[in-house]
Amino acid sequence: MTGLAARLRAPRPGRGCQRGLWLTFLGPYALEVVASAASHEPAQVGPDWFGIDLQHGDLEPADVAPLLRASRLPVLVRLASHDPADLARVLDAGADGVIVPAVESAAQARGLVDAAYPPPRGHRSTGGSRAGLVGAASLADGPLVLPMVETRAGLGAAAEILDVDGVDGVFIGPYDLALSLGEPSVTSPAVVAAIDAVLAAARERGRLTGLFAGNAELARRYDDVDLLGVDSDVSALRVGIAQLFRGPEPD
Ligand code: 3PY
Ligand code: MG
Repeated sequence: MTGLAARLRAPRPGRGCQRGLWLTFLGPYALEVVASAASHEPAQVGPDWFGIDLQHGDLEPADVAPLLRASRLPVLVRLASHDPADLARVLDAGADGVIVPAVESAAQARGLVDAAYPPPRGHRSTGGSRAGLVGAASLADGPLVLPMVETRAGLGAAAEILDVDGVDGVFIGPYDLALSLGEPSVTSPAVVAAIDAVLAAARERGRLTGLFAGNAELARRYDDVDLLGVDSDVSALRVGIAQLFRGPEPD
C-alpha cells in the first residue's frame, strides 16, 4: 500500500480527480516505461494510479506481486469474483485496495469488508506476506474497499451498499451497466442518468466516487470523480500505434 487510501479518506478540498490506467496485459517493465514516459513530459502527464484487472484481459493473480514491485504508483486490483480468499491474497501482496465486480446487495458488500479486515472488524487472516514485508500500511489503516455498481440490481441496492460500514465508495462499470439496462451505449441518456444517481448517492454519504470511462466522452464528463479509470493499456497501445503509423497528412 502506498498511502492512497489514507489520502483519499482525508478531507476533500483540493484533492482532485486521481486518474488511473487500467492494466490488462502490461508487465513490470512496461510500468517502468510508463513512469519514465511520464517523467519526460514537462507537465508530468501520466496516470496517478494503476488498476490491475483480474476479471478481464490477460493478467493472472500471479502477475499482481511482480506488478506491485515495479509500480511507483498506487495500485488497485479489480478482482474476478467476490471470493474472500482471492481478495485477501491481493491485499497481502500489497495492493492499495480492491475493486469488486457486480455487487448487488448490502450483504455482499459486508462480505467484502469482512474479507478485507482482520478481527475484530472482519475475518481476514494474518500471516507472512509481501504487504507486511515491505511495510505497507498496517492492516488497521485498511485498504480501499470499492464495490462496483454495474447491474440493474446493483443500481437498486446502491444506497444500501454505500451505507455499509467499511465500504469506502463505489466504482461504476458503465459497460456492464449499459448491458444490464438493455441500452446500446455507455453514453445513452438512461445510463448517464443511472451513473449520475449512483455518484450523487455516494457524495451524499461522503463516500468516494469512481468510474471506468474507456472513452473520451465519459472521461470528460466524469473528470470530477475521485478515481477515474481513464482507459486501458490496450487503448493506450492502439492510440500510440495509430499515431505512429498514420502517415503524412495529405496536402
Ligand atoms: C464495466 O464498465 O462494466 C467495467 O467493469 C469497467 O471495467
Ligand atoms: Mg464490468
